[in-house]
Amino acid sequence: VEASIPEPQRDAWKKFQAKPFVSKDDFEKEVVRHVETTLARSMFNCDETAAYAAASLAFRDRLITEWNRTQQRQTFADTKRVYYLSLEFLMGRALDNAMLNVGLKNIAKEGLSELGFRIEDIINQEHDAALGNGGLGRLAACFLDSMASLNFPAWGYGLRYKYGIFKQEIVDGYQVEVPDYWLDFNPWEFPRHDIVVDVQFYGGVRKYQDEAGKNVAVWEGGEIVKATAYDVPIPGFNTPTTNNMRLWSSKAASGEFDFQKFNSGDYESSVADQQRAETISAVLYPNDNLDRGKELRLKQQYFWVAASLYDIVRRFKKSKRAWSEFPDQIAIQLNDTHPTLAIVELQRILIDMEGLDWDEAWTIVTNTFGYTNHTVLPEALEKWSVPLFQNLLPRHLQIIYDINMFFLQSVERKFPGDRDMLGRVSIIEESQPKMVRMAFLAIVGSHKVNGVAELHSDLIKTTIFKDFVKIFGPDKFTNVTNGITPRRWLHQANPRLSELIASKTGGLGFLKDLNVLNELEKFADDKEFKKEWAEIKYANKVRLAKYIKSTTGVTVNPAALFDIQVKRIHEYKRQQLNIFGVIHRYLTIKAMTPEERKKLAPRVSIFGGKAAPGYWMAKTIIHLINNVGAVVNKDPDVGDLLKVIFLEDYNVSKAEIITPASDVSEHISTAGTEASGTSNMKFVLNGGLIIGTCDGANIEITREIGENNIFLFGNLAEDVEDLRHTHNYGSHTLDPDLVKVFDLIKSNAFGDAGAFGALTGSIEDHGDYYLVSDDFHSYIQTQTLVDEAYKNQEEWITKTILSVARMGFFSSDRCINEYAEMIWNVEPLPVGKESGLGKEE
Ligand code: CBF
Repeated sequence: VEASIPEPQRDAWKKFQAKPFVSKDDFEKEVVRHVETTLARSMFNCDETAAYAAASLAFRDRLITEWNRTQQRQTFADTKRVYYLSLEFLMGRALDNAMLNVGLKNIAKEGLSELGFRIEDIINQEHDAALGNGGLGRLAACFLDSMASLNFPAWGYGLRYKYGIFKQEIVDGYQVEVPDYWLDFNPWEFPRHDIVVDVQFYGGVRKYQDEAGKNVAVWEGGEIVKATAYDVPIPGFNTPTTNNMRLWSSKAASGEFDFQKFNSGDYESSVADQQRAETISAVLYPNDNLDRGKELRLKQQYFWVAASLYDIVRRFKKSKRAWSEFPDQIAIQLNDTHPTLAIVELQRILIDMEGLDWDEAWTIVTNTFGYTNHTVLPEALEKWSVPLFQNLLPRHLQIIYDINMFFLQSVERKFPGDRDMLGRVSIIEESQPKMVRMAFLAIVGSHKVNGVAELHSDLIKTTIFKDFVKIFGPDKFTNVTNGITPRRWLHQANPRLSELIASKTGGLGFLKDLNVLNELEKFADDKEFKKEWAEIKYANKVRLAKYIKSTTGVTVNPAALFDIQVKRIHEYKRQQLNIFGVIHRYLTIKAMTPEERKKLAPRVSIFGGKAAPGYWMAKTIIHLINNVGAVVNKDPDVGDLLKVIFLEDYNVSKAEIITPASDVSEHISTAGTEASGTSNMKFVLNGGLIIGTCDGANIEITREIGENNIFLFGNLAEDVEDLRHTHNYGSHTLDPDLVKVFDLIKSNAFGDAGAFGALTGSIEDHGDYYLVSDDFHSYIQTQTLVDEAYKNQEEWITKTILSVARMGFFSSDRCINEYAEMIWNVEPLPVGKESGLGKEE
């Protein structure tokens, strides 16, 4: 239906067009209006929650005005758009980010103060949008920020989970999961009840030949679930460009419950359809780097992909262009294999619904998609059982078989007679049951495949995807090293540091061109500058110390070295290596004379992160950390020399407090297992040093900042396989210091040793897959170097300044420009004149 206002009435519209506020008074007016009308409250019952709601609504109005203009501009320009498909968007809080990106935080601060509130308290009211597990989801959030900031016409597509990642509570040292119902009040989303897509599941396929002799396949029967769009505006920094993140929510097709069943007393089954449909978008799967192969997860994937593609194709069809132009207008990036079904769905739309030939359709499909691989861990590579697929998505399975057949025929032509090769690269694994290998499907259906750091991109080419390099040639595979948005991870998380940098580099330009940080090199030995730099770090540590006190009750000394490891708990990330190191330090302190103790730099070892609810070993590691803390923190021999803290419920907003407060942070994965890591970048950007292995982006960070400014240790990726082989088939003697640590654990020093038997046993008796013992000595030695280096504060500060100065490469803006050039072939859409937004601070 044409809903456009007729020409004669448009002047009235223009006259009364919504105008975003720009002054403090207008902002206050908006806040009061929202309190008194939208929220139906008054100055007599306006608490901080209401003030947060009203301030957010005021900013939301602003964003949506710019959002509308951006969408109109992009539609009129009719240039190529990017669609970023991600099952996870770990956005964190929106208000602070919106205020900073539109450059009106000072106005809001003053305005709120005049209305009786402190801006920090208001910001703290917001519930994190935690629609992700860890690095992959947070990367997607950084990319949205960069795409908007760089004026790329780009949308994110995801799922609107009712429950984000669970909240973690620590009870008696154990992780307990609590649901995170974050939608109670979410002012940042716009339900689009007019944008609803029918998504089909189950049913069967009828095939026949039409009058022209063409084979036709009709997918019929089964059930329909409705996908409703919810839009979230994504403001760029210092630009009016406001992009869109569209999240889909599921509902039963009928929309109503069965009255007959209800009346006859069968209450439960009267709402069963709704409940079953709503379950699809109900919960985020809480596994990071782990595939569980559950049917509901496959349902989520198809639901989201089908709705998104319907939307994308609908928009394209409005332009009335030829289908062959689809890839000139649209680039779709697959964030990991989760959206791989999009490849099959687009092929299905083109051949079954739009009547294109297979080859013509397949050319369009492969030119449209790009696939990012985020892991080489075998347990994380998605596979779906063929019978499950057959039942849920019968037509898609047929298409996958056809894709595979044509692909294998081409392989056969290239490598005649190489049957092993055919078996290795087949999209269908000939197991019992047969499995669909999603990564292979993603490679075959995309024109580019990228890894997320140099080492990782090399590894995928030489290990898991080695055959595909032979088949498609090396050019199909590329690297885009990850990055982070400096807006959130410096400007928002560390405002004082951002201000200091601005004062020395001529303003906030560095937030748009992070290479400007280079200018800080000349201050690396500047006494005054170093003093200010150190004061800021100290203030950030004081802030974290207060937070630790308020949440754990433990007092930590802000002058101690803060050593932080916050990330998902996983054996490959080796929090166990860290805690064993802490126990070793504890033993060392206990054995020291009082004189020796005086020479030791006090340390606070801080951990944080969630374990997947079914990942027992990871939960055991959390338990051990907490139990070690309980003993060490009250040992009078130790005092301030060592404190061990586990921060509950690590999330994005907590990361904003934790990251600026590190002296060192730990990125100590077994070499070759962490694809990139991104918190390593955040910590260095905030003036902390790293202790790390030669893994993921640590390697490039070292190259950029210089090896004098990082503490590297451990075996290299190229040696890992041989070491594992030796463990299993040769001799495996444990490091003697690690044996002492295990002896202490076994003496029940940290509670019943039986609770930790599986953990120590995995290293002693089960092959030490993650090389904890092999790297232990080097880790302990390197930690001693950290202690020594920290004593020389002058040099330490210089190292941190030089490191920050050299971090320009790790901006997610650089990544997005690389994706745009190498993969998407898309240009930014100039905004005319920069808006003047963001100029304030
Ligand atoms: O590329 C972003 C991040 O993705 C992961 O978190 C993932 O889920 N596969 C990797 O583990 C990280 O190394 C990587 O930085």
